[in-house]
Amino acid sequence: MASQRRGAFIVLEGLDRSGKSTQAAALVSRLKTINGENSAKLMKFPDRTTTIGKMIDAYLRSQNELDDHTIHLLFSANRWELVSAINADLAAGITIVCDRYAFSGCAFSAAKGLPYDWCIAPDKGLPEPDLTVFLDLTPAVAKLRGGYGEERYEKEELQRKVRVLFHSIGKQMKGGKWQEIDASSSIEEVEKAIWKHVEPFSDGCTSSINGLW
Ligand code: T5A
Ligand code: NA
Repeated sequence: MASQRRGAFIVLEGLDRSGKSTQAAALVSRLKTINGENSAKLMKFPDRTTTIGKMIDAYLRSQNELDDHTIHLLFSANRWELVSAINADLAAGITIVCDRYAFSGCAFSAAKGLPYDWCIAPDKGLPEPDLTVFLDLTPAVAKLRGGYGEERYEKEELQRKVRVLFHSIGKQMKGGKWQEIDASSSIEEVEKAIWKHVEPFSDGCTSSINGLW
């Protein structure tokens, strides 16, 4: 009997403007072309459509002020409110491509000065991605891209700290589950580099999902 396959849980991470949304959309359509319309789904964090997501959106657009701890917990709660949907999709054989996840949560809040151990605690136990591809870009290059500087965290000095934190998070991820690629080349080149890592997961996984971290 063939073993039960589930969908793969793939995350794209990176600094602001590194091309995550562009690449996540391209990846989902590539997977759908290979495996069919219902085989893959795009997710994004923050999901600004939920009640918690609307508070996060207002904060990012500087329309409200929140204590650093409070906004950190809201970002985490925004992930927890979608866990049952993630698990149901994966079990149904749907591969999820997720634009940012808990790694952003930890990197941004720690860059603002919150203790690292405190930052990772609320996300403990979330579904662990099978693969996270980190789109690496210097903040100086990111700054030259469209729309930069409109939201709260799009400041070069903070982004430099975030990048250092992402690199150190990546070093702690074992078993090839974290892959870094150079996101400064053309959209097509970045797409190719991402696919190299995603292709082995393109027909799903058989292992069970672990919890972070
Ligand atoms: N955050 C997030 C936290 O603090 N804690 C958390 O837990 C989470 C989940 C919003 C902020 O929230 C923080 C991190 C963020 O500061 P967001 O909603 O993901 O997060 O932010 P967005 O503004 O939607 O997305 P980004 O700014 O991160 O942009 P992307 O998705 O990386 O980039 P994309 O694809 O939109 O492209 C940006 C521009 O660059 C061009 C595109 O055409 C576009 O104009 N571009 C390229 N140009 C040249 N070469 C390439 N290879 C290019 N690829 C794309
Ligand atoms: Na985006």
